[in-house]
Amino acid sequence: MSLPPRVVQESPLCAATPAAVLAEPTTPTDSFFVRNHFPVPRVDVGAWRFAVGGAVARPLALSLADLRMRRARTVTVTMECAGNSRARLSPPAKGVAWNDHAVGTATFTGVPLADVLAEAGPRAGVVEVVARGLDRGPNEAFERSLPIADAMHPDVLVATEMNGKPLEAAHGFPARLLVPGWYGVASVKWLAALDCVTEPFRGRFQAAEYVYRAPDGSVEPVRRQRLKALIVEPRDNDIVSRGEIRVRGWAWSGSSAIDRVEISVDGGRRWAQADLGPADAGPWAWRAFEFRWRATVSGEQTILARAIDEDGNAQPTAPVWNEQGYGNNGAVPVHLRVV
Ligand SMILES: Nc1nc2c(c(=O)[nH]1)N[C@H]1C(S)=C(S)[C@@H](COP(=O)(O)O)O[C@H]1N2
Ligand SMILES: [Mo]
Repeated sequence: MSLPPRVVQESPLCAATPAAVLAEPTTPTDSFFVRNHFPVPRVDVGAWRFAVGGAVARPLALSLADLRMRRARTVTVTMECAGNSRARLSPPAKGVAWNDHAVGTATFTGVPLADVLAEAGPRAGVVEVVARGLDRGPNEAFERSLPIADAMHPDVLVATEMNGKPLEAAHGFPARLLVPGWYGVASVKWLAALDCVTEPFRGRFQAAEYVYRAPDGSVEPVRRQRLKALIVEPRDNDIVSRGEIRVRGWAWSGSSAIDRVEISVDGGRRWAQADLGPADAGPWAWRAFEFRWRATVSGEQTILARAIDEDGNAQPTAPVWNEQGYGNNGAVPVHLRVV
């Protein structure tokens, strides 16, 4: 199915994956949500180089052809924006009013960042890498750092392909960082440079935005995607007939494997276990769940799903509020009229 993403903000473009497309295990590229902070940069790919520098022994400047020559790896990744489900928060949190569909799953292909870093040779004392995008506003470019230990994970890529094709302009052509399991903000698009640094980076998108701000004023950057389940069938506000109703969706987490998903058909009072689909798309892809619900009573009903991970953490059923509305993994209700 090919439907354009649903525009939430015109400029810079923010657009959510269409509900109908979320029923599919992988999200087609032209339907995949888009989250831009600045206009899409124009890139002259012939002149473009990915510069690896800072505190390294051997600075690099890699062309797209240089990247394509290197050993490639492909991973299937569920990417969610940290602001996903912000529109559910009350009182409202400032920021783009995403519904629950700033999420998608795609395969990404590229060079492991660890290989590039090994070539460049980070010096002793490097604590983070700072990825710099080509897009910029009046005061700054889009820049975000990653601790060096996380940057060395073999599944972190300098990705040049999405779903088997060169990256589209909206998704970071010619190359983006791809940090599986982390909220989308870590996966810096339109890469210009990667700098190894010996002091923690304090840029706008690291220290002022994409942070959890505690009531005492302390801030912590958003990192891994929180445990979450999303029902994709039936859809919110559907009218369904009494009898057996198939409830299905996806569950994911950036920190631990999904152990089980539970469904409530009475607004969260009682929970029953759903069946989990195979984990064959790998540890970074959402996992299918399915539940057969025998609906016997007519009227308005609310169904919920919550995921539980292998460490025993359960997804909260209530929304999770913070000042900028990040990481809301409260259970997403689906309202139905049973007739
Ligand atoms: N250079 C750059 N990289 C970026 C962004 C951006 O605005 N500029 N947005 C980030 C955020 S917040 C998210 S959620 C993801 C979204 O990736 P997508 O637009 O390919 O879905 O890109 C991240 N990388
Ligand atoms: Mo995001």
